[in-house]
Amino acid sequence: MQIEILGNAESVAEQNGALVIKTQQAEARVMVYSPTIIRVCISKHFSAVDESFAVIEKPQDEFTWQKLHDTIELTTPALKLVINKYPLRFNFYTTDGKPLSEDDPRFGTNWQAERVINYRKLYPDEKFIGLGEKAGDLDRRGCNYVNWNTDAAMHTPTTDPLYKTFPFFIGLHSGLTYGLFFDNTHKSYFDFGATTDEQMSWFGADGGDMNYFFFGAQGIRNILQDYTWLTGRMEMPPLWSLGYQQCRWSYMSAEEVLEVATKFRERNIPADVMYCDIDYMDGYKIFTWNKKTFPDPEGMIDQLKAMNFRLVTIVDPGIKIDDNYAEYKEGVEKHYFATYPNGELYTGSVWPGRCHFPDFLNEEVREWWGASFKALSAPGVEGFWNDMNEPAAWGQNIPWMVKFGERFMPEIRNVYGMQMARATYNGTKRILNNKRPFILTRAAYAGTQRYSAVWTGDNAATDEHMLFGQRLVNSLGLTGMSLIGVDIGGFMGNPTPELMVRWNSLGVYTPMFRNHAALGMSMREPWQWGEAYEQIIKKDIEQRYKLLPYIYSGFYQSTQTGLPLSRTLAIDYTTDENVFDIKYQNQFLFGDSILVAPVISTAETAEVYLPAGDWYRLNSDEKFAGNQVVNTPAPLTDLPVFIKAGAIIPMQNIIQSTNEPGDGVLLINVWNSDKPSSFVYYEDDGVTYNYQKRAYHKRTITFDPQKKEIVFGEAEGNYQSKYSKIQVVGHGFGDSTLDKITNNSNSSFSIAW
Ligand code: MIG
Repeated sequence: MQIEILGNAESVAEQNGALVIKTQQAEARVMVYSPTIIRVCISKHFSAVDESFAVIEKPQDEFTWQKLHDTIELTTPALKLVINKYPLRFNFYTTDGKPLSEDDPRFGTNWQAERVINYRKLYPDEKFIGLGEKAGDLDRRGCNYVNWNTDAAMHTPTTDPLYKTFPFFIGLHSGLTYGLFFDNTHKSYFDFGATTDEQMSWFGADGGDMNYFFFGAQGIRNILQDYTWLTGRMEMPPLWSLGYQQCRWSYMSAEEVLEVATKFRERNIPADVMYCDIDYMDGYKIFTWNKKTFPDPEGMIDQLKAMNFRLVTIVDPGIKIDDNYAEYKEGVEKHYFATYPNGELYTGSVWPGRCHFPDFLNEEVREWWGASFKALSAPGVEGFWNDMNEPAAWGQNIPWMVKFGERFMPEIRNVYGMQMARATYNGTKRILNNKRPFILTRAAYAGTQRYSAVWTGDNAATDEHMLFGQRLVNSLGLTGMSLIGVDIGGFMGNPTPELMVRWNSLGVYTPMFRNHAALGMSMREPWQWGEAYEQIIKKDIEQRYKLLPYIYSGFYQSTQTGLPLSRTLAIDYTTDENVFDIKYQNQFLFGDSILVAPVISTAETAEVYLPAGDWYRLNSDEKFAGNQVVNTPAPLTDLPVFIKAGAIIPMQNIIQSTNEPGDGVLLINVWNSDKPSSFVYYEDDGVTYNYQKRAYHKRTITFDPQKKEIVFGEAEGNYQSKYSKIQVVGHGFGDSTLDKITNNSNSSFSIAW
């Protein structure tokens, strides 16, 4: 196999807003999307259409460029790209000339047959974070990864690849930050200095173009903002999806679903969501119900609704080959399924038996798929869980020659699940008629945040998996995803009661709080662990419900800035080496000001690293100075959770479901500090899209320690808050206790102490 090098620049010209540089073998196009976002696309044969599944923006900003002797310099207000002509190399600098990231001068971009690779300089102190759902540590330096969406059943904390593809990472060195998104759907590879003797970092793919976006903003928050500007942000999720979710493979009948839901209410354990896994269907045929075990779906869902529960049902992509099945017949007639090159339909086996696979890359197929959800939405389902969409075929390989429209399996595999989620989202959004659907997908590609929540697949009931799951959540948060869950309790295997309790207490601070287990595993509901443990789990779930006003405002932030709800400490404490220490790397901030330290179930104390600033232990209000490791009690009743000084955390009194009106009191908890701080409070009806027409209630709440005041700014939007009273509760105010209740008002007001 020959190595094909990029060669020397032979011509340069500005064409349609792009800088086009030609070499003998290839062409490079440089496009500026914003002052901090530059795209480089290098190809041997550009196709006529420039399309991306991830990117929703177009190049727009102006740039200047000049031809120098050996280089071309392209400048934006924030970045300088120095393009070496002999040979062609791309090097990114700050405007004052500090290197952010450069091609490896020896190799740059080259090809081996269809494989395209970009080799980059590795800086001595360079760290790498990101890539989403990937094994290993927070700092990925020294590791290499493959993106190839896989049904990774029985995976371990070192398995690669897993279910999803997010070819986006952030590099940190010399006190600088940059991001790089390799928008290529083929099987791709990332090597962060894992190459012998750490001579370089590199990334590449089995096919397609060397098509990457370079992000040069300083600060991880700014890079995330830019990345999610480019690839989109999530919408406000339905509020009910943020409550406690009870799942299982499977609750086998309508009776069982109702029985479990009833138990939550009898025991006063808050919950919002019940799930039906694959056994609700008739022979695993998608969009059908089992007539024996679920004879009256609408009746069942009505009863769930009467108890303030919502229902989520699973769908898999495989459509059963069965002449008495409408979706099969229609799909065949209209050529909606993937084929072999000779036109024969591709067949693979999954739950229903022999199946065909919808071509979700085709818009007409997506429309058809989306409209089929009427069979589920008509009786009242509002949440749609997309499983097996890597796609999985019982662990078997899907031949490379299988075609989806004009494209073959190797090019589409990594986006198949995302396109299924897109079809599901668009279809159900239309059917639900202004109500927000909840979509949950296992496979994903960059940009999936626009359509769906994700969970991390089939984990196991061990402490190790619990900690690994948290790292996955933290890492997925660096890719625009915010509504992320793990199977609380572990999918495979049976947790000890202690692990179950501990994992639930972490679930309180997991963006999506869903308890799930595999077929044949022990039952997982909160009452399965004995009275004492049930009470701890109940208290934890209650804590989740108290925090919902804060959590909802946190998701509002995700919709505006792309900042995730669960944040690795690397986001805000980027230059603090301790946050990358494997002892502390699982810690995270949940929203702006809650620091959570996951602890295994067999430990009763924990070493927690508190970064710069002052912190309070949540359950005692004991104060700690930051920049130190504290050895702290961690009994099963009290996960180490610390609150940042100056935190403003809106809470509510306990409700049993987000569908309950509650007592109308919004508790504004404030932790004392000598510095001022603020919080953006956001509320809307939680279920419709009216918020997109200003039906929200949003205000900034400010804490002013000098004036000794909490100021509630004027409320924006046309939605009347469901909280008629505001109670301000101070923590750490010493003798001058702060606990005042007042009427809520849309105009500005303040509370002094
Ligand atoms: O072959 O639907 O990850 O959450 O319970 C297993 C049954 C298929 C895998 C999912 C899991 C789900 C299970 N599914």
